Amino acid sequence: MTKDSGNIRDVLTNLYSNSTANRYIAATVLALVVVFSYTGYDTLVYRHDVIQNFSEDNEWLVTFETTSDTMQQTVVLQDEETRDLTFDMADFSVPEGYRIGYIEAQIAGEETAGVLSGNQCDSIAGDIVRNELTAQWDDPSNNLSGQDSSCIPITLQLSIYPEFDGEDRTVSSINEFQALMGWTDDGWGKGILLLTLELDTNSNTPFVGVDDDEEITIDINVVMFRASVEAI
Ligand SMILES: [Ca+2]
Ligand SMILES: [Ca+2]
Repeated sequence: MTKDSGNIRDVLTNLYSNSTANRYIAATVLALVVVFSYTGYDTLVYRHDVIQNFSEDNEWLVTFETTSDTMQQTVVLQDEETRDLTFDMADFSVPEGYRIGYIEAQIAGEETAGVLSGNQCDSIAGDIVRNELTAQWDDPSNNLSGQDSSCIPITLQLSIYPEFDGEDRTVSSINEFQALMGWTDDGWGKGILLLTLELDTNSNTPFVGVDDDEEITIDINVVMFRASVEAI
């Protein structure tokens, strides 16, 4: 006999007396228990180490192995001539796993200073010209412009990789991968390095003839690095 008094206890009794509903409820409860206990176990036990790693930053020492590739070009400029020189960065060989850190350029005239020669050093100016080359154009360590009139080579420098100076450094990071991540970007140092030279010859003695040109040698040195990390 089915009771139908509206009493909550009776309603439950009616519900549970239906064997199909009973089986359905039992299966649902069992499934929920399995799901919750697995999730709980997984979170508390399996993922404990992972959660621990994510919640605590570790200290890492980042060190750099460096290598370099050079290219040389010699040009003869006439008095008061200005000339643009270009170097395609794709022509420098970058070993597997390395990135370009910075570029050095040395500009040297052929003349040497000397009282005996009676010569006067020519004035040479050299600039690395800002263009689309992917570099740290506003880095304070850059030296993009140089001038000399005492037969001393001019040295220019352009920083390519953000914050690279070759020095070891300590970083806080959740894991090794994250610690290395700042040093594996392949986008830097792409494009054309543009150099402008300007010559103003000087000759102060009538005995050695008029100096109206200068042979200038340009050495481009591309410094590359490969970073590695170790836990401290
Ligand atoms: Ca001269
Ligand atoms: Ca000269």
